[in-house]
Amino acid sequence: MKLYELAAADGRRFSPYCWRIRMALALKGMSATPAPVEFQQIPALFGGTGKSVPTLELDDGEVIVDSFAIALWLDEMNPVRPLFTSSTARSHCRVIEGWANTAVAAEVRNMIIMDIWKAQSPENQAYFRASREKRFGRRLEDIQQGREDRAATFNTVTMAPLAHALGHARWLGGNEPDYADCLVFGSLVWGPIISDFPILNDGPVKDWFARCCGLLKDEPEVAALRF
Ligand SMILES: N[C@@H](CCC(=O)N[C@@H](CS)C(=O)NCC(=O)O)C(=O)O
Repeated sequence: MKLYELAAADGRRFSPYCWRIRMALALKGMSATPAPVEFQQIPALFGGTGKSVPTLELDDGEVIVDSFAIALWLDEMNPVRPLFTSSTARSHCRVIEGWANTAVAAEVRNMIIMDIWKAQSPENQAYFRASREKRFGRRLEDIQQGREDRAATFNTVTMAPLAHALGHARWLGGNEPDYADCLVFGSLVWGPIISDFPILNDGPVKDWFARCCGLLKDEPEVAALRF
């Protein structure tokens, strides 16, 4: 099977949603051939029906769009080392997904949005700027401005629920990592992959982040991280 992942001009894969699935595959001991695509290649995928990445293309041609749907499918087709140990875990992961999308990934994005733009090819820079400035109603420069102050609040406020959970267990999944860890890790890791701006302070959250990176040490973007 093939995993379509968002890539920058130099090939670095940087999408938070795609890293959730790379980590999920690593937890399950599964692999998928990387199919890196840049922003403007996405709509042309699958005969012009491409919507978003990650998209998983199975060997029989079936296509699964959306990271959570892919995670559910991985467990369904291969129940070994489950990403969701129960239906309760599945429901709770939807809460964590909501928090990871609207707080973690969104705040990281606002701290690195110019670095994301800089990493794209000229055509993709134009697309990224136009689409994001329309979506957020502000210039990219204005979105990123003031990130030093926001990074401090990010560590003390946004990361507080994660720090709280890590005070009780080594992983969000408890003794072992599960899809909850993938959700939050993906939402953080795109920062240091695409930007030199330091986000995480030293402490239990960064230690957990380093443990997650250890699970993905065969992925060049993660192996290259220095923190
Ligand atoms: N809910 C989706 C969100 C996926 C998503 O938004 N992916 C972005 C890349 S990070 C995308 O494909 N964007 C296309 C674009 O902006 O043109 C998921 O979890 O997979």
